[in-house]
Amino acid sequence: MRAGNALSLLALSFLLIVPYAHPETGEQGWLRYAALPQQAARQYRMPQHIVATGQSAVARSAATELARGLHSMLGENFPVSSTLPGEDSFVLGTPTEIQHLLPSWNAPSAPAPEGFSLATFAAQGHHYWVLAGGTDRGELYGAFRILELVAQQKQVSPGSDAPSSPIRWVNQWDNFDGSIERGYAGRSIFFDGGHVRADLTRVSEYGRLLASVGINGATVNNVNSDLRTLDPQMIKELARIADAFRPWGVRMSLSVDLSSPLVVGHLRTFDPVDPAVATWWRNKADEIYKAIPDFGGFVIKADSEGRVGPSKYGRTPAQAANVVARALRPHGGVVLYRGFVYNNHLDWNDLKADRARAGYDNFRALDGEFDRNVIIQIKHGPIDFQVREPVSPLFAALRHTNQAIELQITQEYTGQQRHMVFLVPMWKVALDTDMRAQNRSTPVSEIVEGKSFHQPLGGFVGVANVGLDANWLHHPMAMANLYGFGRLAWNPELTTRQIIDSWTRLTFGNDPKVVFIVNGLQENSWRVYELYTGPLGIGTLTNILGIHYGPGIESAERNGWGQWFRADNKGIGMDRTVATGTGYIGQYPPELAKIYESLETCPDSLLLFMHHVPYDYVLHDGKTLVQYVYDSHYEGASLAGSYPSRWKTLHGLIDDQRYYETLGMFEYQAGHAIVWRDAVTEWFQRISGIPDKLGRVGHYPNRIEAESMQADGYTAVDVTPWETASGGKAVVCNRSAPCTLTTRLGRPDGIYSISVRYFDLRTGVSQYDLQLNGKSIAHWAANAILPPATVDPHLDGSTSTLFTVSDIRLKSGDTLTLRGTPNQAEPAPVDYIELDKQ
Ligand code: GCW
Repeated sequence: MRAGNALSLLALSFLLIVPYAHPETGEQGWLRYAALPQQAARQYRMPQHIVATGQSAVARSAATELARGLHSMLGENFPVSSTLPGEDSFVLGTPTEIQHLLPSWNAPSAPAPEGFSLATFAAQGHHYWVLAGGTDRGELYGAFRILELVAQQKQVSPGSDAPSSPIRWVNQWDNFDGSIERGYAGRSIFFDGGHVRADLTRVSEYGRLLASVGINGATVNNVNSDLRTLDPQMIKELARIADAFRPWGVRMSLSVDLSSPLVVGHLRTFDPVDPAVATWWRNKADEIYKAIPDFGGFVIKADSEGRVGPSKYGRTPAQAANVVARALRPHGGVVLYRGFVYNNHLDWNDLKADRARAGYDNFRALDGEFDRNVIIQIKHGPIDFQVREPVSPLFAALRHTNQAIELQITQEYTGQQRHMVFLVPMWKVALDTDMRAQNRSTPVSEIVEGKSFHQPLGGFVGVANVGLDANWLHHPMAMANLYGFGRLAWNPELTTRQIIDSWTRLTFGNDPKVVFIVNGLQENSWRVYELYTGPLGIGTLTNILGIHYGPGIESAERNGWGQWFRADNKGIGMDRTVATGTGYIGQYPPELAKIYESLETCPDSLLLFMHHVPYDYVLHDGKTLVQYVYDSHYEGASLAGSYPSRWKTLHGLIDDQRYYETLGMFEYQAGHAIVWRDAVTEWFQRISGIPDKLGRVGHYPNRIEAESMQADGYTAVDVTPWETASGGKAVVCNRSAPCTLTTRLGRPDGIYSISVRYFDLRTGVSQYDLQLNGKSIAHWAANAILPPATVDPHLDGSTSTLFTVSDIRLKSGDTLTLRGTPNQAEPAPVDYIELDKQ
């Protein structure tokens, strides 16, 4: 095959569908390299030889990955060599390496350090596609870019590209025992039983996925760092992880505890200004770099949520960060010091107390005091990854300090990878927020890129928490968040549509119907989740004292955690105004502060974050606040309820394994959205005393409460909090023999779907049997792996689950029986049965 003069490989849309014969686990993520339909493959008239001029492991990865991907998608073989083969070739290398082989080639312009350029070039009768990287990493990113275009059947054209900023890292909150804090996809790929795993195959596969979207760093242990992290023996073990990442240009870094000089080094103190402490950090850095020459640096969480910090000695975060940074500096390492410093013992009775103020209050005065290789890592919002928050005012307050934005890929407050929530639209809102610092355009993206205030370092950190689940993040749709994070870190100007469209094509193929449906589902999924969880900037409304998953509304109030919304029977919302509230709004630059301070201009989406208002307060769209809460929750639950049927239109167009896995997730989400809807709307109705104008809230004519059915063995119990069970009650079977609930139906004859709401605990696997007139019509086991990574023994909004059977013909006078067989400590709990006419 000869290359053409130009790289015009037009093959934009082929309607030929490759049948999905093979089940897929999702382990390849977006790097499936599915074979292109022949007609599409033929459009790519590419050289069939790859020359790798560089010798580093990363340069070799670039060449072998290009060969692997092109072979898999186009069917031809692409041999790799280090010398020119005397035929048309790809030539990969840095400009100097390439010129060595092709002296007559002139680099178009020097690529940025991690950037690349692709150009065609003819010499001695051969055509070359020259992929030049500023470094070997740049080459690797260029190779992945070519493959991504081919996989989407898009044109590969000459051009160049470079990443937005130098810091493009993931953080993993993995513990040495193999658990992952806020991880929802199985155990750690790095650690087990207090050690680095023997088999690190998944680590190198992870490195490949990260590199494919331009991520160049990974912090592998929890920010709540194990005190053994810097033990000499542990460093040796950790070096193996760095080795596994190295061929993919991913530099390993570590979370460290500031008390390490004392705990690991046995010094008397960890006071950052003590010279012995400085020496200890220097020696430790030297030791690490001997074992890990490309070590990235340290992430530090201090003086927050029980971690010790410089406050113990009356020192500042700048003093703490700098002593560590000076140890790393000779080796090229950096310190990411987290801006997530707050007091979790705030006084609820103090109306001026406000957790949201903490970032600014703790760091603003230190601007300019941090060393050049320190970066302040700031969560995108001032609280903690809620479904909706304004951006942290700290971004605009630091003008002489490097900054990175911390985004949470793992869905801690957004459905824990049991709900589909594509987070890129949320991140875009944060990145696109123009903070108007110095009364000029300063969008958050440009601040963290270092452009707005001319800072040398900065960028993006994503808390990923992938696990050993074959598909990395448990929900097949959740991988779009890891992919999207990388793409945004590379270029925050990409649109949500561009990102999701590429991800869908790479993940599920180019069939227009698949692309249309998946894009549509993902693009709106954050909005849908927000609609049925926490409205108007109030916070997610999950149980913040538990696992942060199901509803648990008042858990946010009357404690020291400061996620308050200060509801009483008159009104709701945190007054953060300068005029009458906590003054938080005054932390924003004046133009933005003015918008938030006034009820007229404050966007409704942030209303309850910024203001305290009565329940009948009228929103911009003319609805009262409380009616908006009712309507939005019914709308959100109904949209989530449409996911299964929309997904079903793709049957046969996606391999069965991922099809059924995703369908199961959507069915679960549809049921769980109803728990959310009912909990939030009932709670608002009770506290406000204002009924739903449409009469839906608290009235469920199709529902039969379990506690009202005729019971044999079952007993009624109160559920806490009350809003997470229908009528506040459930029934449990506290004996080893099965229990039954029976009712005589008086419904009009017809075809019905029957839903049973029960609680699925991790403590056992109860069995349920639904019988109509004594004959079994459905049988299932309560065996879901719901998010509680630790056993949650509660009947509540996190364990509440819905089972539905459709197409059942019912007649008036029929007898419906539910038989529950308890197992271990799970008492076959039931909340209600609902009959919906189809
Ligand atoms: O939101 C909180 C999480 C903690 C986490 C902390 C942090 C790792 O619930 O699990 O600790 O944020 O970001 O440090």
